[in-house]
Order: sequence, then structure tokens, then C-alpha cells
Amino acid sequence: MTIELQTADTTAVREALAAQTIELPSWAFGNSGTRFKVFAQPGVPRDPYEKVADAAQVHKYTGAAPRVSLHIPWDLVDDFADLRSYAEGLGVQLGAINSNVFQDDDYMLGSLCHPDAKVRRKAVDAHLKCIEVMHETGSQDLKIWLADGLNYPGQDNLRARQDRLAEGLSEIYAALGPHQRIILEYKFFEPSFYSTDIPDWGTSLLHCMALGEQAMVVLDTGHHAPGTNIEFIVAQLLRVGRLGAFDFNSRFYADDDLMVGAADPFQLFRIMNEIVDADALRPDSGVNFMLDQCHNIEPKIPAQIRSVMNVQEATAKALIVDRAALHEAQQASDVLGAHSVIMDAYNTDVRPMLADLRREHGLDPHPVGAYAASGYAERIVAERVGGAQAGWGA
Ligand code: AOS
Ligand code: ZN
Ligand code: ZN
Repeated sequence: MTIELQTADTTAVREALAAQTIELPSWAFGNSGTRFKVFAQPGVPRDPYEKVADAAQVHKYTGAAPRVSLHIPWDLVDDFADLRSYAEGLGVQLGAINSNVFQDDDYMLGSLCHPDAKVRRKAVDAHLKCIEVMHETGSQDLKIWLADGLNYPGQDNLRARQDRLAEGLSEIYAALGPHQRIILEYKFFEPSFYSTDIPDWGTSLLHCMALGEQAMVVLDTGHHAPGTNIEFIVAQLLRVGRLGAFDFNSRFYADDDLMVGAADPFQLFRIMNEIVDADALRPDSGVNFMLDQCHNIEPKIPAQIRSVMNVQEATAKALIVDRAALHEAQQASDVLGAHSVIMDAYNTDVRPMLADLRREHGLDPHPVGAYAASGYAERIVAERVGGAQAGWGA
């Protein structure tokens, strides 16, 4: 049985899609590259205000990207309340605050896990500063990704580093306001290659559980070894109520940070299928769906628009899975029947439904084309000279 979207009652699916929001990273709009070359693109933002303005364009044409994450100190401004009202004036909000404790020379051997207490103090203070910023921006999430790790066996004590990490995190956690959360990201390698201090979801989860209910795991889809079953991790974290956020992107090899849904749209669908199955798509479910991407060779605003659309398409396919038929086939031990329910949904073209939904909400059905026709890209090229680099990696 294939799914006939034309005749099916898609009201609930449309409502769920209309409520879905995706958070954009400020660093996606600046110049970025690899360690070989950063290709400068004309018209890129020169400051955080212009990054927010570009992010607002993505929201304008998709209607689904109402928040933008900031990175401190890349996005440091004198007056965050002013940046906040500027964003709100453009119809978007400031989202997660990303701490950056990896760019300073002091952090060569780590930050919260560093053997020297002075460096650990500095790293904790950098996070406390982020929490102050969050009070001004109205942000809920403090996103922590640490570059901490070791390159050589014996370089430092693995267990002692976990103890220092726990200690630093608990001081940061204690400074959170009642509605704020730590979202703790893991990554299996890079920049360290022998051992990383938060390499996997289990380590992140253990620290989150020790901290308390306001600490949640961030799953960056590019941060796993090839072949990892990411949807299993999603299901597991949802079971224990600790999936705080996604950093969506695509990987072919390592932490490629390419557009989500470009490398493996089926994997993205399988992830969203777990989300829908656990009823975690609801805006109040506590899962923040963020992008963490860099657009080194493609134009940045259309790439973010495309990425939002890719998430929407995967979500729509997950929403149309016939859950009753799936359950029935699973209970009847009908292996192929159950599998076909999943494949039927995945193979359905949901683009016309999404185009229709946009029309219904007063948007152009084709966001990339509408943006291209708007003249914004030409305007920023003319107006902005000397755009900024996003910062190292993502
Ligand atoms: C680093 O690999 C992580 O993906 C971080 O989430 C984040 O992108 C970084 O802090 C920005 O460079
Ligand atoms: Zn990330
Ligand atoms: Zn990453």
C-alpha cells in the first residue's frame, strides 16, 4: 500500500509541521572553510547584527526558523539587550548560547578538564559569562561543546579529567536560572585524536544525570563513527527524557558540517521517525532542533533555507508513517510488512504537501526561489564590504 496524500486526511500532519521550528547557527552565515582554505564570499555579515539579519531571511521564507544561536565570544556585542530587540524587530529570537573555550592559547591542553586549576577557573568563568549573556538575550540553552582531550596515551590522567569536568560543570550548573538548561554535546574525536573527554552520548548522559534535570544531551549528527545507528541513540535518550537538542548536519567522512539531509536523507528520516514515535516533535517536548553547519562553497542563506526544508521533508515523511499498521505488523511478527510501512512513508513525495502548507500560511511555496527573486543577496553584496569569518570549525 502506498500513501495517497491527495486523499488522506493530513490535518494532524500539517498542524505538526506548522508548529515545527528549527534553530539556525549564527556561524553558518560567516565565511568558513577547511584548514586548507577559507573562501571569502561577497556580502557575508560583518557583525552579529548582520548575521541575525541573514538568519531572519531564512525565517521569512520558510516560516520555520524563528531562532538563531549565538557563539560567545564570536558574537560578542556591547549590548545584548539591544541585539535582542533588533532580532525581535526582524521577527526572530536569540536562541542557544554556545560557549567557546577552545580558541584561546590557554586552552591548548583543555578547558574544564585542564590539569591546571587556573585554566579550569578561566573556563568556568567563561561559562558564567555566557549565563549572564543568556539573561539578557532571553536564551534558554547554554550549549557546551568542549575541545578537551588527549593526543597521546599517558598525556594526562583519564579519570582525573572526568572528575575535573564534573566539578566544573557543577559550578556552571549551579549558576543556571530556573528556566535555563545546560545542553552538553559529545563528539568522538577532533581536535584530539587519542581520547576526547566527552566522546559519546553515554559520557554526556552520565554527566547530565549527575548534574540534575536541567542538563540534557545534544546530539550532533556528524559526531559519530561511520555506521553508528544514530536513531537508536535518539530513542534511548528520549526514553530517559534527556535528549535536549540536535545539531543537525550531514557527514560523509567525519564532522563535515554539510547541509542536513544531503548525505543521507534516509538517516534523517529514521531519526525524525523516532522523534515522532516518541511524540517529541511538540514544541514543548524539550528537544531543540538546531542546525550546526558551515557553507564553505555554497551561498549561505539559500543553503540554510534548503537545510530547513530538508528537515521539514524528513519530518513530514515521519509524520505520515502509518503507526497503526506498523504496530499491527510488528505484533504479528510480519518483518517485511512492518518494513514496508516505513519505506512507503519514506518514498512518498511530501514536497507538494509542504508547498501547499506554505501557501496556506501566506508564504511562497518555493522558499529558495522566492529568496533569490527578492534581491536581498544582491543588496548585501553591494552594502557589505569586508565580511567576517565565522570562526574555526563548527
Ligand atoms: C564542534 O565540532 C561542535 O559541533 C560544536 O557544536 C559547535 O559547532 C562549535 O562550537 C562551533 O564551532
Ligand atoms: Zn555541533
Ligand atoms: Zn561538530
